[in-house]
Amino acid sequence: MDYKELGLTREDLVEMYRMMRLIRVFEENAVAYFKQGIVIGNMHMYVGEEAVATGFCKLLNKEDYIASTHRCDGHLIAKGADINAMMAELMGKQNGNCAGRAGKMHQTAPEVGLLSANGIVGASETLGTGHALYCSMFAPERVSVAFFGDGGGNQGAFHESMNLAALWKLPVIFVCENNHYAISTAVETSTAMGTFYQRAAGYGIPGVRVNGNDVLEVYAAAKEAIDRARRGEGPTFIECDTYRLRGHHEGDEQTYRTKEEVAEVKKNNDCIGRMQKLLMSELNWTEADDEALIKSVDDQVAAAVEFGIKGEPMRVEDMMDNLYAE
Ligand SMILES: Cc1ncc(C[n+]2csc(CCOP(=O)(O)OP(=O)(O)O)c2C)c(N)n1
Ligand SMILES: [Mg+2]
Repeated sequence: MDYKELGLTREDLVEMYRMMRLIRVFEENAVAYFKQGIVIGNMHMYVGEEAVATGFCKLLNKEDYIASTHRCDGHLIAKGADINAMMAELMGKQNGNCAGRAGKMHQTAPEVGLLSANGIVGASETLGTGHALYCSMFAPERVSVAFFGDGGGNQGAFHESMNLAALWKLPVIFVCENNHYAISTAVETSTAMGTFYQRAAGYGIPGVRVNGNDVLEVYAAAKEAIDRARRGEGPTFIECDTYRLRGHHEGDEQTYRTKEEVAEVKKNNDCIGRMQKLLMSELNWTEADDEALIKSVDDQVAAAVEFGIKGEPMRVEDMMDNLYAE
């Protein structure tokens, strides 16, 4: 994929490379502090899938909506959420983005268009369709992107959402992050035809499948779909073929796949490695540039960790604050 044909510059590529690293390092730190009991709750990491969130969110404005899942860190960070407040949230602190009440899976960041991540598999398609209905009625300059997994793509809500969105020509992009597993269930054992993208034909909308670990491929497909939605021509379905490099959740023993399978993706099809290779081979990116970028990302995440650690823990006596009903 020729980045110049996509209208991208070297600076854009470096920005996307940095974003993928930022998501990864943020999550690696979250896992490290989870193991020490400082980060709390259920941990579903996005490691390996960073190119999807990065490729899409590069094209979105803060006002555009995203709908996310239990694996939400990458979407939030790529959309521009405050990583200090995110890390504090993971630690259950009052300076977290939800004052420590949401934890990892239910974070909200309305200032960047994420009304609430959630753990209901299949819900993000419906929420993304709802956001798009709002856009079409009240904010026609905005679009909505719904991220969901392969498991989410096999829920009935997927079909209901695609049908209504196609019928009403809503400005929504359905993004299936096919990471090959829904917990321990491999796509081959759960999915007729083996892939998802062709289902778009049933609703008369464009459907494509891209290498979800190649941020430029993701970006190219995202651009076409987002432009189409902004022109008022309706939804697109994009299947991103990606891979989760960690377990379903932290603590998952991963007996359903081999270590070799994971190692192979890490070695030959990791989104960060791919972009690093491209920058070095074609864009005069040096070892020194790389080291400087890595250090700046590490420093940014270290500051987020410090922000979280310094925060006050959520207090049990405040738990009933901010409720709408008694
Ligand atoms: C409606 C519903 N059914 C079952 C679950 C239990 N569950 C949590 S995550 C998950 C698998 C999700 O797989 P996928 O959509 O592929 O997302 P991934 O975890 O791979 O990102 C399941 C079945 C749930 N949270 N919600
Ligand atoms: Mg999955």
